[in-house]
Amino acid sequence: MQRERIIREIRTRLATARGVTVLTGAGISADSGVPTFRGADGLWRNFRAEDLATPEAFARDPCVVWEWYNWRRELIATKSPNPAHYALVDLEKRFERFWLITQNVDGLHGAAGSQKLSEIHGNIWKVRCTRCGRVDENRELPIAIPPSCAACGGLLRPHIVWFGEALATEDLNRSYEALGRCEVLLIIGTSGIVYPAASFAPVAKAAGAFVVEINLDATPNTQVVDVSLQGRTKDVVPELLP
Ligand code: BJW
Ligand code: ZN
Repeated sequence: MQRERIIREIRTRLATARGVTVLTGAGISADSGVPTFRGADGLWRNFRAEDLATPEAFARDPCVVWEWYNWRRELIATKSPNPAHYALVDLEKRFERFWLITQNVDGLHGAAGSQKLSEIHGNIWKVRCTRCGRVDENRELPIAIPPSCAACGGLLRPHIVWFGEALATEDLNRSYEALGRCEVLLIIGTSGIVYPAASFAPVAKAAGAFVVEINLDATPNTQVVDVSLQGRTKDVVPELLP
């Protein structure tokens, strides 16, 4: 289908939908200058995931892991939401049922004003105590290493879901409910490689949703979705909302 026809089709679907769900990944924040994970300039080109983003890595050397998070927090602190983040805030207001599922930990959807939001991989601006489980917002730059819990003195860790860790049950339940009840699912800027989010497209499709992918490149989701739009999120997402 021609690009103009695809955009018309998506606009028509959005105009008649009562429920819309959106899944975002690092590509939406790439247009704000936040590095993605995979690809030519991705974080995993210079850092090994298993050395930094696993519970085993943190158990081995929490200070090394915290230094990496301090570097990322300092970088993300200089970034702001872009037109794609703001377009999703606008979208949230238009539908009876709307849910935004993001894999991003940068907090930019919240900063833009999104409220109906699950941050399924956590948030880089939150810390969790490894002893008592308390979760707090923490925006210190840099965070004192190793950071300790104000309540019990235990070691704090980033409130982020690392490889091999389970996602929060509440986030998963809300996500599956939103995927099962939407007429349109937009999948924006994710490589579609990391589970369970990698399985969200087929879940929504099986429940009857019209599934749209927006990405610079083809991904494993491209085979599953109804239509695929190649381009930068900051240009394409606002285009869908006349
Ligand atoms: C643009 C653009 C622009 C760029 N415009 N587009 C089933 C099968 C196989 C493996 C597994 C499985 N189930 C679980 C696993 C293991 C694992 C997994 O999926 N591994 C795969 C790599 C194979 N999953 C897990 O471990 C998950 N846990 C789990 O399933 O637990 C089960 C369990 C149950 C009970 C008990 C215990 C366990 C947890 C996954 C957590 C992922 N965490 C990370 C890390 C964080 C570190 C941090 O951020 O601090 O989250 S990994 C990393 O990848 C990060 C991201 O959220 C995630 C997804 O990446 P994303 O967003 O897709 O980014 P990229 O870089 O990959 O892609 C960017 C895309 O944007 C590209 O396509 C570009 O083209 C595009 N793009 N610029 C438009 N301007
Ligand atoms: Zn504690």
